[in-house]
Order: sequence, then structure tokens, then C-alpha cells
Amino acid sequence: MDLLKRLQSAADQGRNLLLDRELRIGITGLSRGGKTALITSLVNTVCSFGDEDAASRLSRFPSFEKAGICYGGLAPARDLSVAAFPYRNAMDSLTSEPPAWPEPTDGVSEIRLEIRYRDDRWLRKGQMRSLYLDIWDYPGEWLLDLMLLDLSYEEFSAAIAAQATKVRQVADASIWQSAVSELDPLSPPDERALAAAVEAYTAWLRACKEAGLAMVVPGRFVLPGNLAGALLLQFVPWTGVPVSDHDAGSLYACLKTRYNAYREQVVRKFYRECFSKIDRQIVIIDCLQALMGGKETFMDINDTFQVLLENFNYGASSWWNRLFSPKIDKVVFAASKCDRITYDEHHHLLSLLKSMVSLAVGQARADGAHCEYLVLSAIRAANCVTAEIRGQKHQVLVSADPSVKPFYPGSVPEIWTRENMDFFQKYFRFVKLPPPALSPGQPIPELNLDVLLEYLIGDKL
Ligand SMILES: Nc1nc2c(ncn2[C@@H]2O[C@H](COP(=O)(O)OP(=O)(O)O)[C@@H](O)[C@H]2O)c(=O)[nH]1
Ligand SMILES: [Mg+2]
Repeated sequence: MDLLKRLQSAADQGRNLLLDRELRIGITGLSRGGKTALITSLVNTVCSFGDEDAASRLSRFPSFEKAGICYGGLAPARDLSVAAFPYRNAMDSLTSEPPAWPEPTDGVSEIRLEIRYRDDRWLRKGQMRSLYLDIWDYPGEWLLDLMLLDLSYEEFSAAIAAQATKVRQVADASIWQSAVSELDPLSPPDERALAAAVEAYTAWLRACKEAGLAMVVPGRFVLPGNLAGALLLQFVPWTGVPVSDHDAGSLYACLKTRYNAYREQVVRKFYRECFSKIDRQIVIIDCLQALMGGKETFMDINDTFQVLLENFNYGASSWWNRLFSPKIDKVVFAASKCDRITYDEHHHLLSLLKSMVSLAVGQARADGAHCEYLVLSAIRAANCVTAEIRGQKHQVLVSADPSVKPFYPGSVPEIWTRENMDFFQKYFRFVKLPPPALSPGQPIPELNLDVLLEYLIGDKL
């Protein structure tokens, strides 16, 4: 009986994939970009599909009515080995008194949703069908690791040394570099001295990350997930005197072995088990935060795209190709947290987003993926209203928190340039907003999630 059930369930899973009833959506972005908020809000919106006023709230998701969606809800997890996305905890934070932003989460998690709608194919007219959405949350930091798949230990060391020189104004690499140069590459490893060098290297990576730099590799050093303390993470790039000949038992051999193990057992495994299975991808970018970074952030973001492009030219084995693996047929680039600016600035934010990712998008398109762009706010913490100030009408933001006075944050540049970044840093007013107060059962206020849903699943209903 048990076997019969298992066979039945395996057959069901195969059929779902075959009949195009299942969509795996990856949500990517650097830490604190707004992934957790977006997934929470997406799940919340889908769970409200059965509500009477759902269609009117989702007016720019025309497929909702056209397909006759009548229900949305959580479905049992598909992959029991992956952590479940903590939706309930996130909702508890938002509905607590006072409301709090969902706890930050690092690492991979998954949540599965079911959407029921009418079947309009003529033989099955009137019957109900289901579309399953698997939503995957994973840190963008881990994604950058994909570039390591193409690098030997020596190439990795050289790339990091070059990066250290380039960003020396924002993050000083001299501490870890001198710790590395004191290690003896030809003797057996001194684990204590090596651990100290690893710690100094990790501190430097953290400083790079805090300065807003995107190239922080290996990503697991700053976001270890379940690998905290593992020997796999006990290596450093070799920036000491070049080593040509070494014994199997030497420190240098050990560093190489651990780097290779990291590349194969962590990066390749992540790619195989998680990333290569994704059908559609949302890349979340907090453009306003990126504008706040310094000169090095600007260069780093440009360089990141440059590296992506260079790698693309190497053909099918490049990690950029993998990033938009042939399975991914749609990529949505989303500028998050757009409730922090007034409505009349939204089109500027959209054009800024396009200018930031323009190089990357060319490659995704070349790979056959369809790209869309939008600005969104997953959890709207401020409302935009028109106020009369000295006889003139102006848009201002009003926070749910009465202690925050209505304010005009400033203008957003339309293109990604150094000069615009300086201007923005001088004049833009960042206000830290608490999340909106929610009563249990009330849908999360958002901006443009209906547009996102139309892009993501409209053609699958
Ligand atoms: N105003 C506003 N802030 C947001 C929004 N989404 C996220 N945030 C802020 O950004 C922080 C990080 O978001 P989170 O979703 O945890 O980022 P993650 O690390 O990418 O999962 C949150 O704690 C909020 O302070 C939004 O839609 N509006
Ligand atoms: Mg998160």
C-alpha cells in the first residue's frame, strides 16, 4: 500500500512537470535587498486569491479573472531536504505590536504554493486545474560563487589579489595579506596560524560587503549557512611568494585541496541542486542603496557586469551562461522598496534600474531569456499623497508611524553615473520606516505585485 502511494506520488510529480503545471521561481538579490519581504508578500497575496475583492485589488493582473482563479494557498513542501521559508514567522513579526520587519534569513529556503483556476480547454471545459509555484530564496552572495567553477586555485588567488588592490581605499587587505605571507607554504599546515589568516580574510570580505561591493567571494565565508565551522571554509587565497613545487602534505597542497573541495562540494552542489532547476528568476536590486555606496561601489558594480560579460565570451561553460541557464525563460529585474520615493519618481527609478543592468540584460537576451523590469514595494511602509505647500501641489510620503512627519525624500537620477551618485548622496533623504501596522487577516499593502504576477505566471494560466 505504502509503495503504491509512493509510486502514485512520484507519478503525480512527473505529470505536474509534464503538463506545465509547475513553475520554479528563484528570488535572487544581495543581502538586505528585500527578498524575504517580497516572498512574504507574494505568499500573502496568493493566499488571498480566494477573497471576494481579490480581482479588484489585482487590477493589473488581468489573467487572474481571465483564467478564473478561485483559490490560492500553501501546498506541502516538495523537497523535504530544503529548509521551509519561514512565512508564519514573518507574518507574526508583521502583525506583532508594534509591527516589526521579518527577521533576516540567510541560506536557501523554499515554499510551495497552489493556485486553482478554471480549465478552458474544450474537452475539459469547466474542470479545475492547479498551478504549483515553488519559490526559492537564496542569497545573491552564493550566486557570485558560480564564477569559481571556472577558476583554478591559482586563478582564484590572482583574482582576489587584483580585487584587493582595486578596492584598497574602502577595505584594507594588508592585515590578511601579511597573515598569509607569514604562513610557510611548504611545511605541514599550522591550523592555528591558518585559522587566524582565515579570520582576517573573512573580516576583509565583510568590510567589502559593508562598503556595498558586490564581488565578495567565496560567498560562504560571510554567509556560511549550515557550513559554519567546516574545514571546507578553512582556506585563503595565496598571495605570498609564488609556489611552484610542493609536497602532498604541505600547507599549499592543503589550501588547494580545500579550495577545490569548496568549489566542487559547495558551489557545484548548489548549482546542481538548486540553481539549475529554476524556470524563472526575479533579480531584486535595491537601487537606492546602491546609489548610497561610494566610488568603489560604483566601479565594483560596473566591474561585476564586466566580469560577467568577459565570462560570457568563453562560451557554454561560463558561469554567466549558467546564471541564465537555458531553462530560465524569463528574468524579472525589480527595483525594490519603491515606497521610499514619491510616485512621480517611479519612472526615474525604472530607468535607473535599466541603466544599471543594461549590459547584463543584453547577455540574458542573447541566451534566449525574456527580460522584464519593474519597480515594486513588497511591504509598503509609506503612502504617497499630494499636499499643498505654499500654494503649490507636491507629492509627499506619509509613514504609518505618526512620529514621522510627512516628507519629500528627493529625486532619483535616471541613469547610473558617478556624478548622479554624488548628487543623490548629497540631497536624498533616507528615512528608516517601520513596517505598516497590520491586523490579522488584512492583506499586506504593497505596490505593483499584481504587475509582477502577470509577468511571472500570466502565460501559464
Ligand atoms: N520601505 C520598505 N522597506 C523594505 C521593503 N522591503 C524590505 N524593506 C527593508 O529592507 C530590509 C531587508 O529586507 P529583507 O526582505 O529582509 O532582505 P533580504 O536580505 O534580501 O531577504 C527590511 O528589514 C526592511 O527594513 C519595502 O517594500 N519597503
Ligand atoms: Mg532574506
